[in-house]
Amino acid sequence: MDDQLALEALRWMMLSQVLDDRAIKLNRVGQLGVYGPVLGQEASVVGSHLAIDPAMDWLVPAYREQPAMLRHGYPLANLLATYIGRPSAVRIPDGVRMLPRQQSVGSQLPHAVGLAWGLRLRRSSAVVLTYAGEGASSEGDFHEACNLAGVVGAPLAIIVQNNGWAISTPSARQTAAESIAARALGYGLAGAVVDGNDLFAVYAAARKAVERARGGGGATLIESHTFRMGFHNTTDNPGRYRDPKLEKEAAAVDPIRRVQLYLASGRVRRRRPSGLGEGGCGGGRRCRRRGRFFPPARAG
Ligand SMILES: Cc1ncc(C[n+]2csc(CCOP(=O)(O)OP(=O)(O)O)c2C)c(N)n1
Ligand SMILES: [Mg+2]
Repeated sequence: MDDQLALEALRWMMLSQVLDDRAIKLNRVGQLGVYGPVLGQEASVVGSHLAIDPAMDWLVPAYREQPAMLRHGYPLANLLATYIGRPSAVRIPDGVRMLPRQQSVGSQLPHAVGLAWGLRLRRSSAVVLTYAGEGASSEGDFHEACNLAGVVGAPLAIIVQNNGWAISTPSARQTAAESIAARALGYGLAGAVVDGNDLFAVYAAARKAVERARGGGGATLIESHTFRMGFHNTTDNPGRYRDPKLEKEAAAVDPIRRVQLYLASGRVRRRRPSGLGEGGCGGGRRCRRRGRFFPPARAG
């Protein structure tokens, strides 16, 4: 990943944090329904999504991949409207190659495989990127999806975001195996475990998976080790089941801070990157008001 892409990634990651913050506040004043933050998982989501091209590839999200949905071209207004139960917002706009956010744990996975299989049958070079939590890996849908993906050689990358928790259930209770990615062998998939708080590592693993899928090599199961820094969603209180010490430890490897430190280390020349903040926006108040602070979404 070159520095310009790292900067773009950082902007998406920071946008994610701003969105989390605003959505939680709106929920607290009764203006938004239940919201599950991305907090702590920004590198895992953004790093993997940067590996696909929204103009041709498909995104099949779960419910904790907001920056991926936005980068894929799903309008912010639609995304927010889905949290207030506005059915019209759930309809994905034409040209945005994305399935709706899936709240039913693991049920997006068979859809993702079917979609990828269909693309392959049509001899398309598009690939599918899908996400699931480590909790979802204990669902039957996960097994069925991975098995079928192997059998049909689906052009697919499955990102299992192992964020340590499935609401109050720690990841140690999901499997007795050393890793979830180790299952790839049994399904005939490629498998990888990656530090999900390392933007560059996630991107490299996802790119490899996408290239493999595009080249006809089939699906990859990537286990991205990260940490859910916040609550499961706005109805949850992790203080009741999780030692705050764990949050402190995770804060030391905050994925956004890591990228900021890298970019501030002097490797990026002090010039405005091309293609970001269209029209010479430096991110000031006026630019933000005009909605030009963040990279433009790239719908197909
Ligand atoms: C089929 C199904 N079972 C149970 C639930 C309730 N539920 C919502 S989220 C969740 C935990 C999922 O954990 P994980 O897959 O690790 O994803 P994370 O929330 O950590 O991103 C559960 C049990 C649900 N939404 N759907
Ligand atoms: Mg989880």
